[in-house]
Amino acid sequence: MKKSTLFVLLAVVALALVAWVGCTTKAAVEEPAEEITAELNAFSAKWAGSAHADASSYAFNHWNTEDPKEIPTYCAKCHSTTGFRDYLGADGSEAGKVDAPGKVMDPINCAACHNDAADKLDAATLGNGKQLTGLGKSAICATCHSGLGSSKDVTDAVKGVAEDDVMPDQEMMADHYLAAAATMAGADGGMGFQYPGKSYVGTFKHAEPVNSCTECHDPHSLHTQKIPGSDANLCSTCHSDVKSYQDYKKISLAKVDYDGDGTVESTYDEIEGMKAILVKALAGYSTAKSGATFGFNPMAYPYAFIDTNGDGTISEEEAAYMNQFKAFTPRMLKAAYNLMFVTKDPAAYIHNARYALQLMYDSIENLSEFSGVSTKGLVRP
Ligand code: HEC
Ligand code: HEC
Ligand code: HEC
Ligand code: HEC
Ligand code: HEC
Ligand SMILES: [Ca+2]
Ligand SMILES: [Ca+2]
Ligand SMILES: [Ca+2]
Repeated sequence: MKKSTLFVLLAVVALALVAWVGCTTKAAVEEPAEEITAELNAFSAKWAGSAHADASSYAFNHWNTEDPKEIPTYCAKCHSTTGFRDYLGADGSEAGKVDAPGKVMDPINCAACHNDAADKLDAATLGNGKQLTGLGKSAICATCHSGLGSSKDVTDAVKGVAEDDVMPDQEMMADHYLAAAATMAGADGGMGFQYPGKSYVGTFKHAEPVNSCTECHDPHSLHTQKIPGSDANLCSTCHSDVKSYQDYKKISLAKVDYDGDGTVESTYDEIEGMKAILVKALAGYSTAKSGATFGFNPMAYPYAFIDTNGDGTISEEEAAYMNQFKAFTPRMLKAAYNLMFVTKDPAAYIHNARYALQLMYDSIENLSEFSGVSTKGLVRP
């Protein structure tokens, strides 16, 4: 049993004993309990303020109106502690699969990550079935932040359809949300839609010690780690322009004008620039081939809408479910999948900037024959 599991178990036992007034002598439990309780309180406080602890989040309440009120087995792994423990086999059920529906309002608590099965975990499976190995403690994170569905589903959906034929009622496809492990793995995971004949970067080898989820993220607060023994942000060791989280988007190391707007901006801004060009390319292509103009609003489900007035933006009125864009051709479905892939990991610019840029560049290039948007001036990393 690992130290982490031991701590949690010891604390639970110790606290239970303390509460069990009269049946034990104070001296037997008080000393270890105090020490451990102090440490545990610190971890618990950090966790309590995190998104994982937020029982009111939509991610843990999406199924509340279902009858029965539970999370289907297919979704439970990442949206409940019961489902995650079931997946790990920590509840005594078969490991590697969810056997029972999960509970709603059951956020990611201590028992999800601290059990023997979680301690032993070293690999995670991505949404396309590919396994990432040798992940250490970050395997826990990668198991949920791995995507649901993949570009393989796109390939299957377009089988037998000519590249520029409209697929009736076809909705945009994506790999779900916050799939940071899929971004980080790049071509080693293959979760983006990778165009044949092109080569893609693999796992982002950043620098020591910022190569894994838990090296950068405090596993409890989820915020960026501090420099050990100091209160300074870990990133500031190497990126002198970073003082706090507001500054990540200013980091600029590559010094390349990827989006071809004539200025070398931060990695974040270059990616945002490339994204805007991809949206424009999809709009241009769809106007030529689909009979409707594609528009994108990353804040409003289902994100793809018809830009009815063709002004290049999706207004609140246009972002209506009934106005969903459903005139995808295979060529468009692939490019739109990549747009979603880089958008739904808002930290793609940190997790694997080059992979994100390559996918977008190739998507723009593939649409260019009909979109009126060329890759002239753009740089493929
Ligand atoms: C591989 C892990 C995984 C699986 C399986 C999974 N999800 Fe998610 N889901 C996530 C993560 C991570 C988020 C990010 C949470 C957020 O942004 O609120 C998320 C977010 C969501 C959200 C919130 C989106 C938002 O805009 O806030 C919904 C709704 C959702 N998932 C539905 C589902 C449904 C339905 C299923 C089953 C068909 C499912 N999920 C299966 C990992 C998963
Ligand atoms: C999302 C997963 C996750 C959740 C939820 C979580 N932990 Fe942790 N915890 C970790 C990981 C990973 C580590 C190891 C950190 C390291 O050593 O880099 C850790 C370390 C610890 C440690 C230190 C033990 C050691 O090995 O150094 C304690 C104590 C602890 N957690 C308690 C808790 C408590 C109490 C809760 C609930 C309030 C909690 N954790 C919730 C993932 C989690
Ligand atoms: C059992 C599934 C699960 C595991 C394990 C898990 N996460 Fe999450 N994570 C989620 C879900 C679901 C959300 C969205 C929660 C919400 O919307 O409140 C999320 C949110 C996040 C966020 C976004 C925080 C924010 O403020 O928006 C970060 C960062 C994160 N997780 C990192 C990690 C790290 C690092 C680990 C490993 C130590 C980890 N996660 C393990 C499911 C998981
Ligand atoms: C180089 C350090 C680093 C590594 C490695 C890293 N992250 Fe991140 N991640 C960050 C930073 C910094 C942010 C916040 C970015 C921001 O606020 O714009 C972030 C954001 C996130 C988010 C939230 C995105 C959002 O804005 O809602 C999730 C979820 C996440 N990371 C999960 C992971 C997981 C899982 C891994 C491992 C597969 C991982 N990260 C690896 C630094 C890292
Ligand atoms: C130990 C030094 C070190 C630390 C700590 C570090 N980085 Fe980096 N970072 C680098 C190096 C070196 C590169 C260039 C890597 C490359 O291009 O292959 C880089 C590149 C980047 C890039 C640009 C990627 C690109 O290809 O343009 C971003 C964004 C970034 N780091 C964010 C962060 C964040 C956020 C943190 C803190 C969580 C962080 N870094 C911590 C050394 C570090
Ligand atoms: Ca199981
Ligand atoms: Ca630029
Ligand atoms: Ca409009």
